[in-house]
Amino acid sequence: MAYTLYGKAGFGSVCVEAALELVGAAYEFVELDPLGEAAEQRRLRTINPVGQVPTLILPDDSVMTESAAILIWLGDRYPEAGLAPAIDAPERAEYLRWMLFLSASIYSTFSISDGPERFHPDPATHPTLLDGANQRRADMWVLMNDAFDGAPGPFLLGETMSLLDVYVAMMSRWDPGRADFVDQCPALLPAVEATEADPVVAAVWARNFRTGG
Ligand SMILES: N[C@@H](CCC(=O)N[C@@H](CS)C(=O)NCC(=O)O)C(=O)O
Repeated sequence: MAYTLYGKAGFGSVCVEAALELVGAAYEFVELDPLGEAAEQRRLRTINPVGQVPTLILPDDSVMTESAAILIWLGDRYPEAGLAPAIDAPERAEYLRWMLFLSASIYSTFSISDGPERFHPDPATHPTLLDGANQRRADMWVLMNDAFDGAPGPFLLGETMSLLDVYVAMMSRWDPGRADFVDQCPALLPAVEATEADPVVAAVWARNFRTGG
């Protein structure tokens, strides 16, 4: 009963790799670069027609995509790991809200950076599109930061680390990079640092990111 995770170092598969490690599930990691050579992209599209990672094959051979959905599913599938608020826990609504916010409002801006030609065929428009995506991402980080300003911590939902912390910690490493995140998201930073101090997360991060962010 093992999972197969298609991903690439530093890409969106990092959070799923961390979740699988944290719940103690057996998995095989298969590296496929969604932005790599055409043959590699074609191979990924035969598994996930969108051509994106993370793509996770479940033990029953079904295909799961969408990072937030995968994390929520793994958190619920392995409740003993304590990585997701139970369905009737008071933190559940906040957990779902921000998991989906990260996916829909922050991760989605990278879809523009990863392929502006998908949004407008004229290359002359791409610098404007990229600027807009970067600005939108920065605005959304600030909005999320403000929502957690004054939260008791040490993790986003309180005393225990959840997959929401893992998801934020992964994205905090992406463009424009950790220095900007430290600057713009001081209310989120303690949870990110506490998450990255977890030995299981730290080992996954060491495989995926250069130290220091
Ligand atoms: N909504 C998807 C987005 C996944 C995504 O954009 N992954 C990036 C890598 S971090 C990718 O595969 N980009 C290639 C592409 O969009 O063609 C998710 O949350 O899993």
